Order: sequence, then structure tokens, then C-alpha cells
Amino acid sequence: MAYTQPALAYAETALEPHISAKTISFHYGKHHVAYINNYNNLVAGTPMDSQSIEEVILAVANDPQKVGIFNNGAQAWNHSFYWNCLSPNGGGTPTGPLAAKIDADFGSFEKFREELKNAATTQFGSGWAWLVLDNGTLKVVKTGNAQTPLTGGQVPILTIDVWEHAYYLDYQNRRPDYVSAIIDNLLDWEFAARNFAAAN
Ligand code: MN3
Repeated sequence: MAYTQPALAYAETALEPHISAKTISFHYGKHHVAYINNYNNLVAGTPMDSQSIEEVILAVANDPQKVGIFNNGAQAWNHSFYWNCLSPNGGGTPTGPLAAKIDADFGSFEKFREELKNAATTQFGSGWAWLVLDNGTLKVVKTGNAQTPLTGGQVPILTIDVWEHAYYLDYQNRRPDYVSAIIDNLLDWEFAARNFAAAN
């Protein structure tokens, strides 16, 4: 069955001024939709059509014959995850077990924040910065293009899309400003806490 785009949990204007409605309209309404349509067209009529998108991503990750399925499927999944990482009531700091684990694994929230910002700003070209749980340890990692931590067995907790289409209308070349705006104002720590709890 076809993969369907999850509804946004907020209005297209809700993330302003940090991310404009115009960016959301293109990013959610055009880029993400295109990845999903491409993915559905590529798996239609194949056995992959009956698998979950996560199963397909893992199955085709290292298959040079299925690069198109991987790229579109992983981008479909990464973006669905990304929209959930953002909230008009986001930013600030985590609480509870996730906050304690960040302190334990990074030293402090401030050190984690610097590591995430550094990963997001130094990812060369298109890609993603992530907070993941890797064998019981929280880590910040970055992935290029459509690559996703799912293929390495890491559990995504949060992500920031650093493809230019994510910020160019609002920030042009100023990727660090976009990254800071997300970390300080939009990251949904309640979503992150649910991902962390589900992984334990
Ligand atoms: Mn994107």
C-alpha cells in the first residue's frame, strides 16, 4: 500500500518567524510530496509495496540497483520525522529521563547544543544532523543526502534538515542562523522524549 504523507501537526504559518509559511509550502507541499510520489511509483507492483517504508529502506540500503528507491524512500521517511521534530511551542531544554541522559552522555545540555549545531553547520552539502541513540548511548551524527541513521541500527531521537531547500528562502546562505533558530525555538522535546522512551 502506498506511503501517505503525515499531516502537519501545526499550521504552515505556525513556525514563523523562524521558518516561513512559504518555506513550509514548498518544503512540505512540494519537495516532500515529490519524494513520496517517486517512492510510491517505484515500489508499485513490486513485493516492496506490501512492506513498511522502514523495511524497504533497510532492504535496499546497499543495493546499487535500488538507489532510486532508497533515496526517495529515505527522504520520505526523514522528512516525516523532521516535521514531527518541530513545534511552535518547541525550543528550550528537555526534561525528565532524556535530560538526564543528555547530561550523562554529553556533559551538559549546552555541550550537546554545541555538538548538534556544529554537526548541522558542518555537514558538507545536503544532508541531516541527528540526535540518535546508538547501543544505549546518545550521539550526534550527520548524514549526507538521503542517508538515514536507520540503516546503521541507530534510533533517531531528533533531526534537523540542512538541505538548502529547508532554509534558503528564509536565511539564504546563513545556515548557522537557521540551525540556531530551530534549536532554540522549534525543537519538540516532547517528541524527542517519546522517541527516547520507546527505544528503552
Ligand atoms: Mn528537506
